[in-house]
Amino acid sequence: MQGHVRRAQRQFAKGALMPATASYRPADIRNIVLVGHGGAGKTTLAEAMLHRCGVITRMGSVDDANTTSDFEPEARQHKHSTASTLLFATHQNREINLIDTPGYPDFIGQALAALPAAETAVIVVNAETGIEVNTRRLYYAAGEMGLARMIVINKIDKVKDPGILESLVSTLKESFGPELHCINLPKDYGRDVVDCFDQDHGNTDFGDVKAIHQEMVESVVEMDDKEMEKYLSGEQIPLDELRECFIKAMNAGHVVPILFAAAKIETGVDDLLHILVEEAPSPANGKMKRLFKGARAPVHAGDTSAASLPEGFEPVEIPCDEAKPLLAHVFKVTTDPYVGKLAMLRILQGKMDSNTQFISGEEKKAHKTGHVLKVEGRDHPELNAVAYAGDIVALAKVEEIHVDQILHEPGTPSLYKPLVPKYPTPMFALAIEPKARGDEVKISGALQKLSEEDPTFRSTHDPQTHEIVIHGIGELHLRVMLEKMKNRFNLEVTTKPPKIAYRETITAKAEGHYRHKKQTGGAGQFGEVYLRVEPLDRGLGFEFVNDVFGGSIPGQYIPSVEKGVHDVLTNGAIAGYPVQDIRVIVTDGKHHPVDSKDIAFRTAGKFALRDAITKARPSLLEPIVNMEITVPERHVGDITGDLNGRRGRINGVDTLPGAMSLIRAVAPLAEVMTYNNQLRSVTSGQGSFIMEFSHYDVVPPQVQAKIVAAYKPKEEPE
Ligand SMILES: Nc1nc2c(ncn2[C@@H]2O[C@H](COP(=O)(O)OP(=O)(O)OP(=O)(O)O)[C@@H](O)[C@H]2O)c(=O)[nH]1
Ligand SMILES: [Mg+2]
Repeated sequence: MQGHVRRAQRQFAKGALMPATASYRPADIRNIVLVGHGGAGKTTLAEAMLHRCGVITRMGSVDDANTTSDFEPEARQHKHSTASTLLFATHQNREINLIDTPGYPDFIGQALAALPAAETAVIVVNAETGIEVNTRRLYYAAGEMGLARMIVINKIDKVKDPGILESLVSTLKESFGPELHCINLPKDYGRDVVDCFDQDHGNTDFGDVKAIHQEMVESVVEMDDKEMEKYLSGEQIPLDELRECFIKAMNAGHVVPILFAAAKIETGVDDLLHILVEEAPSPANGKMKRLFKGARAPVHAGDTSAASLPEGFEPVEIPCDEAKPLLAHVFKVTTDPYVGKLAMLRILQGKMDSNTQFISGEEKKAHKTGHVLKVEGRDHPELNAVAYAGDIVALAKVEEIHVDQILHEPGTPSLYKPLVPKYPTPMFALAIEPKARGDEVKISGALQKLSEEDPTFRSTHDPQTHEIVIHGIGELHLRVMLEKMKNRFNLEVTTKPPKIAYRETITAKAEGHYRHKKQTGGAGQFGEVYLRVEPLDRGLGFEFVNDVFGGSIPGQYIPSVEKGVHDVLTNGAIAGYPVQDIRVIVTDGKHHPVDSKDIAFRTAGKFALRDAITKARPSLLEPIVNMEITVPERHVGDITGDLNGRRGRINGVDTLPGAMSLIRAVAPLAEVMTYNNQLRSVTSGQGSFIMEFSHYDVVPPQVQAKIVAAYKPKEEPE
């Protein structure tokens, strides 16, 4: 219990935090990520856990905007989490590293990005609302990343009828499978819980402890023949052996325990902490983390089967061995106005202290850690001790460290890239403009920092309109990112309605020609290009073929022609959008011994291609999105009718437990850009949806005609 006292003292000395001095070995660390839908109570649960562990002397609340984890100004203002936050505590002499993540679908990137750091995902379900979009999504994403999973049904104090909790358990089992087993049960109407793992008796609000204990033991012993034999011969299985088996079963996804809690009144929190330290995997006995040898970029979960991995990529399991050379995964970076860039690492192998030298990713230069930090919400106490494999720590002021790099020791090659979750493609875009003149450079710097913090946030520069465009998951996501830009960097922007990222393509073969000839005073410019264009299959992009014979265009000018071609590919030929799925074959041309220049052939290449494209039955492509919409059954007709009116196509309707339906549809992004509002009005706020980029498809002719008519090219042919 010494650990508790120490942490409490740290808290009392707020402002001048005492360093964390204890090291924990791999077997004594638990890395837990809290995930689930928005408002399920993750932040409150994290706060309750910190309180029970003695880290804080009083529990803060989300509504009073004073929790340890929702410390960022945006989270406080919105009264829900807007980024993942790191916390740590000790319980029964084990260290618990907790990552609290935001649950609203707009912030899914933050929640997903935290998964690689942990062994166990605790999926928090709101007892009142049951399974929601992000419950399902993060349950599967955690499984795909190989994490052990646990479900906590929270807010049981708000459910007066125990029958509702009992039916939620059935719904969860129906939805996620028979691997789900209760490991405790509620008692005294949400004021207490009864453990069903360590014991097989007790009074509960529903369910029989003995039967549930028995059911769980039976499914756990299936993991081990020896234990199975013992069990079948009627022998009592000692608790520690049962625990070992249980952890194996959790690692294999064979068992997913369900627990009950009411975080706000701290019901079930001690039991959860006990289960985490006793029955959840540590980095030492959890599933080994995988890295990819030979990969040039992080590998996304789901793309890891031997067949889909590019040749030469080799998955390698990294044992959590503190004696081996250092390997650490940078899973998150933030920019703090006071400490600068903060990189959060999961040490996979080896150890580090303040003198450790490391190289980040493929950089050449070695750095010294200087200070190894732990992270407790906004605070970063220094760890004046060795951090061992399995731990989660942070390094400050290291501009060279980037997200998803693997840190390694100097002298060891940079072989590895991490396994990361599959992130949705950001489909919501806004054009932004600085409020103050001259802020452009600062804004692009700030946007770059913010993009590194969030895998689903990007900014691009539209070459046609010279606008900065930001891309994210939804309106709320982008609003919060702009708030961050204001709060942290004091930069304000105005926004314009989102632009759709149309593409141009061709549907027929055609030929094009342009002769560029300019005589201004002295030396002139001359270049002439003949070329051909052919459509390529959707998604194949671009191919450039030099089919010039006999030096009609000398070899040295071919790259200039190609540059001209690229000018059109970027800026479009008919409506100002990038051109794709096209083969350009340069066939002939003419040059002049004196007047031919790079710029002349670039111009000729550009206008020859424009000429060809306009003759090749050009067509506009628009982004199509996959949608999954969850609504109460009674709204299915309204939703499908509305989508049909928006050029959408319904692919199927599944019945979900709890009188809910899941509608799978595809629709043009242009029609569902603000689906949030549409869904809210049709279902009075009871529906939720996710939307992901699927593919590009041809825009109907009447829509294309409007877009082309609205396009005013900036430069006219010379
Ligand atoms: N009655 C009751 N209220 C709770 C409980 N847990 C959380 N709440 C309340 O539910 C609301 C949402 O709680 P949060 O802890 O912010 O939920 P969250 O899962 O962190 O939400 P996001 O950050 O948006 O994902 C707050 O008003 C909490 O006070 C609980 O066990 N019982
Ligand atoms: Mg939260």
